[in-house]
Amino acid sequence: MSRRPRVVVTRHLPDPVERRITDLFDAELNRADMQLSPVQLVEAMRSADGLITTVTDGLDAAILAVHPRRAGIVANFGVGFNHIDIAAATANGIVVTNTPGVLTDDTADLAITLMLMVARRAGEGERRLRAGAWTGWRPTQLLGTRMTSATLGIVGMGRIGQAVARRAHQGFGMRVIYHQPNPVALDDELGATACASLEELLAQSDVVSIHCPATSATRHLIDATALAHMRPDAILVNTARGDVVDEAALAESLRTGRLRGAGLDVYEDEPHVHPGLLDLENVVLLPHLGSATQQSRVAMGMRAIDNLIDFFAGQDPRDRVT
Ligand code: 8YV
Repeated sequence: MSRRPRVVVTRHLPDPVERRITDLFDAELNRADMQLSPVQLVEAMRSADGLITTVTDGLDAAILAVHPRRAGIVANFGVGFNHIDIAAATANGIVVTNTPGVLTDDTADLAITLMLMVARRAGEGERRLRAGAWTGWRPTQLLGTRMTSATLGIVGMGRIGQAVARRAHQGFGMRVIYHQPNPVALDDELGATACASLEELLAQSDVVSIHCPATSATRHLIDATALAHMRPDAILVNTARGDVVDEAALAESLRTGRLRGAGLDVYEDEPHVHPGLLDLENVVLLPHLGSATQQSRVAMGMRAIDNLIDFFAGQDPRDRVT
């Protein structure tokens, strides 16, 4: 196209990303960073050639089926795309892309952060200190659990699962087991062994870390039954998507001491967190920070732009998911 493509960017993105967007496109930025309403998303589909969206934009079938429509591409800023109705996008001939690879290490780092925070009771300790309730060192104060040589069970051995395995095995000498429906070729250096079933993984793990995508098949994969398979002294970590874990069942397991602890970065109904989790000491709750480094967020934005460039040049975008 000879004129500059019109692109709506649904959230405020890091400055280098917004600069490149305005250099390349006739861009509508969102410097106020207010989440767009469904009506505003429909308007964007009608008025722009492409959108850069994020996890906070629920693109359902009604929005994607709007007619007449101008947008041919939704370039998602993020690797997960469960907030986009992919079947509806495909049915309406809308190309959807994501940003794989560029946020792997930072998300893996956050999973390890949560694992250590729960195992070493770091959140609990910080809360106690800030509340002025720390009366001084004691030999039995806030005793946690050693992670060195513990068993880590990874549910979903994709890029991020493998990056977590590498850190756990090489950094902490952990035994790594995993459950992954489709076979994956893994480096020997990960020292990871496949489990035949999820139940086997849950029963053997000191820490279970979730790294599978949110799909209809993985919704509430970790429900009350799955939680009952976990060891009572085990820890659950979720940096993938909230939908994979039944939050109410998890809150109950943590409240009754059926499960030792959990570290969560994602929730079923963000930004709402199940009230049963909020006053528990044995859960660490972070506000969806997995890829929240300057480096990842700039790389994610650049990757979304690259996908738009491919599309507007008439090429198949490099990270096409539909
Ligand atoms: C992002 C994520 O923060 O990439 C993903 O799937 O969950 C996070 O890294 C979020 O999706 C941004 O839209």
